[in-house]
Amino acid sequence: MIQKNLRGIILVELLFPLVLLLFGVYHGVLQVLYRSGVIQDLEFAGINYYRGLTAHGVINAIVLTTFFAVAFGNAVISQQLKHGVSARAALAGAALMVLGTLVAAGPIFAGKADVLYTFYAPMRADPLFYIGVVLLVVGSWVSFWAWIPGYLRWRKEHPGQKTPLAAVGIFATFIIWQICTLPVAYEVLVQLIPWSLGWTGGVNVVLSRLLFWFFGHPLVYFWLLPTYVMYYTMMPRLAGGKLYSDFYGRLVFMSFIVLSSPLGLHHQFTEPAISSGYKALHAVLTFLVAVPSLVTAFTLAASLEYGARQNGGNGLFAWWGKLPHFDKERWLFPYLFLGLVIFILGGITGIVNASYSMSALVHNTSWIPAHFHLTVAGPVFLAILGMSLYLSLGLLGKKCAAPGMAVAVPYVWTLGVFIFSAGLFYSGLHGAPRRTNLGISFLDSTSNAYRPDWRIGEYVGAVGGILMGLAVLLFVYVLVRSLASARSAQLANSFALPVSEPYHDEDIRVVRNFKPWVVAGIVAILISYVPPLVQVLSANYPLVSE
Ligand code: HAS
Repeated sequence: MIQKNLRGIILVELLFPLVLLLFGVYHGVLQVLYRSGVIQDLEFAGINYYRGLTAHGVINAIVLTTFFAVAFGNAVISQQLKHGVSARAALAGAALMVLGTLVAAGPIFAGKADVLYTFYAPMRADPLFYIGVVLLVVGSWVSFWAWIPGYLRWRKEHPGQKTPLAAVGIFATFIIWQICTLPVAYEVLVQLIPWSLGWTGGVNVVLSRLLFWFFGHPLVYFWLLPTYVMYYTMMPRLAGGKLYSDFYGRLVFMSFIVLSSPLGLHHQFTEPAISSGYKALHAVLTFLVAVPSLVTAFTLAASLEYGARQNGGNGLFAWWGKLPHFDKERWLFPYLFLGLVIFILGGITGIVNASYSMSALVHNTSWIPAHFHLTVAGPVFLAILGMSLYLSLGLLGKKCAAPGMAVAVPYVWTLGVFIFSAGLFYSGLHGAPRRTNLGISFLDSTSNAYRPDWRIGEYVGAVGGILMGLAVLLFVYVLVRSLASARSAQLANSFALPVSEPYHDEDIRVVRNFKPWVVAGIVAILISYVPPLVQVLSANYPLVSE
């Protein structure tokens, strides 16, 4: 059971970003309209293109994901480690995160922070934007620290017992987050805030990019791992079966602690100050970080097969039909399953991006948003939607008021995201840039820069984007109707997250202790990042003031 004194905090952490998501998604739909030329203007309804794009990225990729990871972490740790969360610290963490978000929102909507969600220099924001981001991140740290005493107590009280897998996954998520946010905290506190206050004459842009991308790739595993917790510890149960291997679940979470960070240079293959040897090392390490996800693909496929066969499935492939794809009682299942299906393409295109030479072709084209909408807007976003609905209704003791519609949402989203990404992959391969208001430039038929060959991809992208917007509206309908339904105290008190039993319950020492994995991760970071850092610092690039 989830602690009573945490329920209100978790609800705020789930519902506050979902309200903001409406703005985030609205600006996403506007993006496809600008890019396809349906809107041919610098701005729409008083908000310009880059302001909208910044709001879209910051709300969807930073605010929603961070709040959700903390809310879900609170729920999992509280349930699995027997009330292991300090409610006071959780409240302080939540308050800091809400305050940080509101502080950062001011300059974004006032047009003083058009810096996009990748907010490194030389683009400069109002200091309040950076201060808001710091508060948000510190709030998430405080929430994480609130779990540590409870975890240590649980271990003392349960000597020799394996820590529940879901708690292992949540700790792995936040260990990665703790490590990767330190350099970006340095960037924001030492470089960006003093510079934006006018206290320093300029900023070392290459260093700023290096520090940002040190954070930028592990960030994606911070997004992904809560979803993996649901895949490993809840989805097999929803499918009517068991997790095929407990060991592989633990191995995957521990491997991410080592492999998530030492590879951020794959975002900087064109960075002049860094030698190609280190870029090649980061490319190889990027291929390596795909391995835990490939292990996940096999472990989950085996778990799903076991569940489907328990439900009467048979044959080589026919058993897929026995999974609860359209089961209104188990409406959470398609949010998880369809995320997996989307991730097959997200993963393959990630491996393309990691290739040193292929990256030169796709870097900064619309291929990149196509890739990341199949990852963060695929498995991650669907899991966030599904679990936010599941948790908020469970904690309030309410039932889903429109289960048929709840099942439809992930299907509409999946269709939308596939169409959207197909269009953007196509135009990206033809050279169409990302982050560009194409309607007033390359898709303006009166312009000398007109590129008619980019139209089809952007039109297709617009159809997908509109479908994605529709899916979110349907989700909001389900959420609001369900929240307005009758409450049962008995349901709320008996609510618990689903937990899958393991099919193979191996007990292997090496995956029972975080320490060696954290040490290996730090060593890998030192090897892969110290020399590039020295190269950047000794390159003596002039400081940039504007
Ligand atoms: Fe990425 C750029 C490489 C994963 C997000 N990535 C981005 C950006 C974002 C992002 C946001 O190497 C853009 C940043 C920006 O604004 O500039 N990415 C990878 C690689 C992986 C990867 C190798 N990315 C992610 C995840 C993300 C994410 C996860 C968010 C959550 N990415 C890159 C690179 C760039 C990049 C370069 C920079 C490009 C450039 O030039 O700018 C890997 O982790 C992917 C491994 C995944 C797999 C898939 C496993 C499949 C599974 C599903 C199994 C299905 C089942 C169901 C069982 C190998 C687990 C079966 C059902 C049936 C019906 C068959």
